[in-house]
Amino acid sequence: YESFSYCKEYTFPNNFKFGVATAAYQVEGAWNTGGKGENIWDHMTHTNPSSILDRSNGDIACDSYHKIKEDVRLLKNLGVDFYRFSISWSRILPSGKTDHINPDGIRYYNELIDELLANDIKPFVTMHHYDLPQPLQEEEGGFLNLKLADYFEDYADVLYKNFGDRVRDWTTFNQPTLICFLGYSGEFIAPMITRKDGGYLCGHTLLIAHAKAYHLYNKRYRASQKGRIGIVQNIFWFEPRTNNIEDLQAAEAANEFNFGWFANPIFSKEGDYPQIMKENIEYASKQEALPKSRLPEFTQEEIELIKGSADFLGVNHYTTFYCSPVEDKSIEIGLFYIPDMNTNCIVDKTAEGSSSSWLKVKPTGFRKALNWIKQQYDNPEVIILENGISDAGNLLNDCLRVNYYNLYLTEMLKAIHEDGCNVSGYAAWSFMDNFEWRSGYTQKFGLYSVDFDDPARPRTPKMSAFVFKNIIRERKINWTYTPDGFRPCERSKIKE
Ligand code: PNW
Repeated sequence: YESFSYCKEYTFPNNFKFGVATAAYQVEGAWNTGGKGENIWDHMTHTNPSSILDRSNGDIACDSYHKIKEDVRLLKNLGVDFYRFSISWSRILPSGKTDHINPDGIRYYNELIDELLANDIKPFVTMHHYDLPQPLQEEEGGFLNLKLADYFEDYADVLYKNFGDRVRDWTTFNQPTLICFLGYSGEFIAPMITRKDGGYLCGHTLLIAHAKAYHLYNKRYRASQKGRIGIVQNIFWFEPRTNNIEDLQAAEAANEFNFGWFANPIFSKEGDYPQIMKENIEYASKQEALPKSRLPEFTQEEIELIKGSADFLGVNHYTTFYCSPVEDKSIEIGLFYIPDMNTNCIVDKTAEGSSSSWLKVKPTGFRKALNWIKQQYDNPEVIILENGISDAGNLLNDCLRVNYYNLYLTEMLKAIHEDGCNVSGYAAWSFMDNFEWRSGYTQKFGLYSVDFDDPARPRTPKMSAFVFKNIIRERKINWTYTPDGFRPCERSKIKE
């Protein structure tokens, strides 16, 4: 009976960890300070400003590069256990390669890490979050080139060597599906290459790069540094549009093409790409009279190298899409349409929205996604590393976000307590408003508002910051909590 779990109040397990997340290019600024090299986002925003909705860029962004003390004070105040941030590859290695290690880059991240630890906050580091060094793109073809796996391994080595004595939580790539599908097969993010095989070539490189970084850690660092290495995968939940078998198959295909693409090779027992990807892409490639499948093949040795190459699964989740076969002409083509999966997935336009067209409030999809992961990969340890919602403007009484967090965290608690999903931590996206890629500064995901018109980039806590702080403190969802100075929120009508 529905209202049973509606009323039930779950608490967060004792060892459950909370954090907030950002990424280097979205917050740091200081794009050419202290010897940092150019990356693909610097390059794209400078050479093609109209690629960004408001023609902005991350030159200054939140200026976090200059605000270590101030930002860590805010994190301390929130009461988080960890801070998820990413390291800018070009700040450490300006050319992308180890010919020159930039001392100012090492200094900057050392200071950030030390300030976090001095405040009892664990650094949770992403090695790569979309901002590839431009020379690796221009001179080497970026992730289309398998050699990038070796350059990434060298970069990871520099990171372990310099920061691994204090950083215990590492993830290699943020959202490989999006790096590859949106960056090398679609025109959504830098480097905006559109090659039909681009996404798959990129994916192949990233999987090998990830595995190399993992094994390097095992070989040289694990014994002394005692950390753990994961990868961060975005899981949109793909739901069938109806209960027809065709739609059920379409949704399953979408989950495999988007999540299984990277999770199956690493987390499944048999390894390698999902069967449905291998079959569909091979078939489509034959139809196009290509000599071989657009999806590259792993050798048995590579399959073994990649299989099991993670200590935990980092998961980002935002929303749910509804899928049906492409042949259903009554439905417009949605954003998450990959031709080879023969599936078209669209948002529920009637659902409560955000300022991002792809992001609707669909909390129950979160629980279903966590259950799908549990069932597909034998209940691996999952850490949620992004979850959140955007609005526009500088709204401080951000009830949309407060409701979103309350609803989504409630579903996550049910997945933990009722379904036995092995979720051990959760980071909100984002710590503060920041540069939202192609959308510039028009979509705000922050718990803190940032005034981008003021050179000092002052941060102001939104209502959601106080609510999140209270969740961490009380270790449960408190629907009636209203921080001082804010108007109470009308509780969302969406079923929890
Ligand atoms: C995440 N889409 O990615 C990223 O990891 C963050 O850097 C980003 O700020 C956050 O989501 C909010 O968008 C996404 O086009 C990128 O559907 C693109 C999409 C979704 C998520």
